[in-house]
Amino acid sequence: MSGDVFPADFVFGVATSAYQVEGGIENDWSDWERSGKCKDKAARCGNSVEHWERFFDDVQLITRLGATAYRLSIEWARVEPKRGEWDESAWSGYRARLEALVKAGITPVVTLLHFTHPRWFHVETPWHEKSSLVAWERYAKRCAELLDGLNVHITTINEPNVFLLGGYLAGMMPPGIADGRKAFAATANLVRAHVIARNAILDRRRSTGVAAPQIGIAQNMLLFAPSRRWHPLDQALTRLAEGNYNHGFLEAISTGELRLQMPGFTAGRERIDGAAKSSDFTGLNYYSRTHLRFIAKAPWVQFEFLDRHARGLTDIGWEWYPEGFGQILHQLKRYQLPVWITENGLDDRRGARRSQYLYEHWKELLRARADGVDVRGYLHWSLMDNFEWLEAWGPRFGLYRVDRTTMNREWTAACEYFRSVATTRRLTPPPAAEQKSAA
Ligand code: IFM
Repeated sequence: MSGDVFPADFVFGVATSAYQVEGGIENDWSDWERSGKCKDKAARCGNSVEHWERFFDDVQLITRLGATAYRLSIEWARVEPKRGEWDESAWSGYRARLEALVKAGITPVVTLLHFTHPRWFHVETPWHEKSSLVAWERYAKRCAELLDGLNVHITTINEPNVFLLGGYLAGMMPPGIADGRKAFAATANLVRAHVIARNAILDRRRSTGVAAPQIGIAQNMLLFAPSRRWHPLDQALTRLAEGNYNHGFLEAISTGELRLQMPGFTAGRERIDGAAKSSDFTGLNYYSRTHLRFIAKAPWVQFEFLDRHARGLTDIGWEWYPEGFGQILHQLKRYQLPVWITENGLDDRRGARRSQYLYEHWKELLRARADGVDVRGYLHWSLMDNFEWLEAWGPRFGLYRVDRTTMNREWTAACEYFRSVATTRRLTPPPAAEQKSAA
């Protein structure tokens, strides 16, 4: 196979998460926004981009791209707004949506937990306590039933490392905790939660006699580098970040042992029953490289997005660094599992650079495949513009541009480019016209 061709069985798809697109959800994040915690204190996700209402029309957005997989998440707060009380119409709403995807020839890649929780969760059964697992198991079993008979893939948990860093160490996202001991306990319980969800799905499939889906997590990974190449403490931080942030959780669900060594933050070592070899694939969310600098006061580390190659930072301020994508893909060889790109994308507010971003990242992907990394699919973040957490409505990660006044989904040059590569399977550079027209 020549170096610029994707094989026929390579899957092109797109991704979103429930809270970021559906609209009308009340959960821990909507409370977080109301307490003025986003950059823009007045920002609200609110009706978002009305994907819940418009879902059946939005399916056509996916097919029009030539995509055959769609990563979406179940919003726990929608199906269990009060502890122990299911909203049956929400469950059947999700079932209808999943069936519509399958009918349209799109494989759902279903995430069970993408950052958000029902309002009661952190108050009554937080992740650092065992009771979280009781609540989670009930939910996971219902999710397993929801998927009965459907051909899907599963990512149990989205970016556990981002949730733990933001929610349990830095206090920047719900539940707003900054406590190393609780952070370790919560991480161990999230590993257990992955195992519980996997077992719930496999048990259900066994009892209904339907083939098991592929199950993994979606892990955020950054390429880390020392800010000062010569500085031993910057180098040490880089090794710690790689080992803990990038690989801590992945190692736990591969070897069965969770080991975190983050001096000044959290540390611990624990064997977790059932966690060894508990994934069928490694899901990678890759966006950028970050440089680490030791600073002489808490929190001791500074994250820096540097424009080392004068390519221009992305609009959200991250380094444009496709080479890091290739390097991380090579790191994943150690897990000896197929790899899915569960997210990769760009905040591109003028719509000027997304096709070029795709081209350069796909080039790295094909190169890694040629070097023996078993990448099976690519799910672009995102299908359409959506609510970007603390950054709220500033960033635009969508292939489709959404006008939030009319809710119109606009086909862009990047949609055209995505479609041409996904349907021809041949990677050619995007037309130069895109850059000019957006200038
Ligand atoms: O929008 C997020 C997504 O929810 C998780 N991964 C990173 C994306 C861009 O920041």
